[in-house]
Amino acid sequence: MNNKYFDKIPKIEFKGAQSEDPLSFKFYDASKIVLGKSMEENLRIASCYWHSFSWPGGDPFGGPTFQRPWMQKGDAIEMAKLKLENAFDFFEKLGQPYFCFHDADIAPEGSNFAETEAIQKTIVDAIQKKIEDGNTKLLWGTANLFSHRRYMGGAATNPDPDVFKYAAAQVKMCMDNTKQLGGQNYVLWGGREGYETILNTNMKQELDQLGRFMQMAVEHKYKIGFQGPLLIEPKPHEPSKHQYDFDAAAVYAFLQKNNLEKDIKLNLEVNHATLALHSFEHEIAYAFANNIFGSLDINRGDPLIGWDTDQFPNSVQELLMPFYYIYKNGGLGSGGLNFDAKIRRQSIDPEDLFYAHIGAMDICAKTLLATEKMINDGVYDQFIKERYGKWPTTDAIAANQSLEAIHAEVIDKDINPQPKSGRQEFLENLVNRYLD
Ligand code: XLS
Ligand code: NI
Ligand code: NI
Repeated sequence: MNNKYFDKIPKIEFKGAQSEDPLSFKFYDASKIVLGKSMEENLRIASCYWHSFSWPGGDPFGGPTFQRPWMQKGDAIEMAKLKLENAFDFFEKLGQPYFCFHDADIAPEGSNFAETEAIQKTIVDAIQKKIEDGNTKLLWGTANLFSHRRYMGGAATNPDPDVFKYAAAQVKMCMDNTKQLGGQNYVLWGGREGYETILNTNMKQELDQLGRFMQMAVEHKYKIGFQGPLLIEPKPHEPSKHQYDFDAAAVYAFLQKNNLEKDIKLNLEVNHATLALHSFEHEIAYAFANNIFGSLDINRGDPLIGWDTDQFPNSVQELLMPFYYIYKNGGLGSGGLNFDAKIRRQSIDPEDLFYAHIGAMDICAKTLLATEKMINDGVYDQFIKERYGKWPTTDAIAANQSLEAIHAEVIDKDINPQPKSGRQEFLENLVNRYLD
């Protein structure tokens, strides 16, 4: 087996919309200026290590379908190094500005925590060298607190304090490593922070544990001087039946209760929003409205399948409103667009991973161009401005008296509101303008 898995793939170049070369970008032109910044700076695209390099193509009915050089039998640390070589070769060929990883994606566990940490250190040092020598940076790091059986009953919310401690040690290690690698954010996804049955669950106890855990993560961030925000990634269920970080609103309530809303923002994911029966733009608009927007995991679900299928995005129409909210509000900041997405298990060739990323980057680029038009036209902004135009400033609302006073005013002035059209269809028709 050739250890250079992507050997035959050339460097991917921008060749324009007419290009028939499937290994070229049609719309993603990294240096093109859109909304005052280069496409690359606007989109801040990241590959994810777990789906693209660690997941072997299994599903609940069948084993691995991918046969990649680093998935062969052999010394696990050597295989981790081989995976790293290939991953960075992939990033380089794709011109990928960022990547994201969990500790468990990059290296195997040792026989105890100290040994695991030493193995992580070896690989993290190797990643650091790759980052210094290349063009791909770390968007965020995270700890896998859900795969190992020790976490089957939760990590921070586990009934066993030793599991809580193990998870805390793991997060400390991962935050330190993320800082070492210049990571721009640190993510916490609570896959097992929830429960399967309330019959065995003390919810108050679990929520208190989770609150304390997150406070310690924030304390550690300040202790080590980590610059980026900490992000919680909401998801309603899967793997747990009920997850405490159900959606943006549930996480916001949790953050406020634990005085964390200044320090922890959100990493929102398309397929998680839809599993919570929200549109993605709803979650994004909610985050901006409450000043907790952090970053995005950009993927898509399948409307006919009820689980997190984590597919690569392929529709401008689906991304247009989400992008509109983001760029209207100043863009991604230190966040980015992480492709938390995997190719299907029949896509077994090296090219398949490139096709998936190229297509998705083109879709993001195309959506960004459409968003620019939509923002510059300003039709929606204008409509909303007029729709709410009768409201005085918020100060005036606050100064504006009591129920009793308003009651008197309604009678005095004979206030009798007349309904006005919300113009939904008119506004929906306008979207077409931006889709070519
Ligand atoms: C799973 C989550 C996971 C997080 C990182 O559904 O999306 O991949 O992004 O732990
Ligand atoms: Ni995710
Ligand atoms: Ni997901």
